[in-house]
Amino acid sequence: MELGIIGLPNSGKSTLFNALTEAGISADNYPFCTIEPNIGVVNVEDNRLEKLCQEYNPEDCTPAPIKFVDIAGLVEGASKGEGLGNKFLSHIREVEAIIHVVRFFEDENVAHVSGDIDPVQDIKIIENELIEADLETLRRRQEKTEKMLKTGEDKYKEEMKIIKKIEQALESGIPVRLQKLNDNARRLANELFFLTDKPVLYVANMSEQQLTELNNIENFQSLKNKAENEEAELIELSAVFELELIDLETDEKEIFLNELGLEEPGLKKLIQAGYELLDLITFYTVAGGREVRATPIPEGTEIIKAAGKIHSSMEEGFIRAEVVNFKDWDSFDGMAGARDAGKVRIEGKDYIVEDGDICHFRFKD
Ligand SMILES: Nc1nc2c(ncn2[C@@H]2O[C@H](COP(=O)(O)OP(=O)(O)OP(=O)(O)O)[C@@H](O)[C@H]2O)c(=O)[nH]1
Ligand SMILES: [Mg+2]
Repeated sequence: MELGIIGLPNSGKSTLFNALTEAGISADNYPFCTIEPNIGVVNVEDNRLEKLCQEYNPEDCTPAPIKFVDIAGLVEGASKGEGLGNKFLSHIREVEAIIHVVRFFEDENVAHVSGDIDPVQDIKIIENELIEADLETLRRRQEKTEKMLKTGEDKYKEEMKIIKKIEQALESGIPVRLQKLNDNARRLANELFFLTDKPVLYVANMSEQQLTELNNIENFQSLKNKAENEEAELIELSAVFELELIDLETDEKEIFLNELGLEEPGLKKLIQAGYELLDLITFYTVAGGREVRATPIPEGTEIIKAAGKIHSSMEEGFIRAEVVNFKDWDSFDGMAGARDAGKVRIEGKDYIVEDGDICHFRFKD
């Protein structure tokens, strides 16, 4: 489950990635310094997990991991193979959701590919490339569907209509994720893995100064409107500042944050928003005094599959599970209280796991 960090060259993607993963990969001042995607794993903070770990005091308290992929800068013409075009696009295809970094900071020493800083326009450049790539995908499908039309089957006629509709919308600049699709169109879109169908959140990469004067930055207000129209999250932060914060002691951190009028690091918000963007839920497992673990799964996952996320033998030998939701565990003061209140259930393999379930699997080894 990966989030891809995309944006124009020199928008600060690798700086943000470094801050996120504390990895020491290069963030040099020249376009295309990131060529292979860099993948970093980040732990998601979780109050419920913290409470469980306080109670059970395990050797390991393991948070849900999400992966961030630092993708090289995309330029105009990428869909035609400009820059490192196709390679970037294929990296974007592999991620589940997109963090779109857009540059607000001004620095004459750091080149801006299109000259001026115009965030909404900068986003458009990239979006257009993704749209072009999707149109290409659609054309390839259309060729196939055209051949199948000869069979005379209605479903191909219907599919042709859907293709035309998506094509028209894309051509007028509407990403697939913002198109209204009926069930059949949605099915086709899922099958084709459109790049513009992936959920997006925007990161405005600003100077510290800019962060303190958001209301006066016209460009920021335009981006805010765009994000609101798309119902997309917008997070403003300074990637350089976030990177600097990492090495500071807690009290120093607070002083720095206070100076900018911030309550918490932007990264914290970003990681949380990223987790939400992936549309995952979390379940918990408690393994004696050894480990309490938070595990992310897609909504609608059967418990036998969830068990497989912990260990394949738990899926293969699955017998049943004891399940209590964190809410009940919490309000009845732990396992014993929840059990007395009849909140601990025995569930079979088809049970659909809910967010916050604490699961204890019984399985044959
Ligand atoms: N002044 C200033 N410089 C920044 C900021 N964020 C990033 N930079 C600098 O901009 C340059 C490019 O940053 P990167 O993070 O490598 O940019 P990128 O988006 O990964 O670039 P590509 O991988 O080439 O697409 C580096 O020299 C960074 O230090 C910022 O908020 N302010
Ligand atoms: Mg980079």
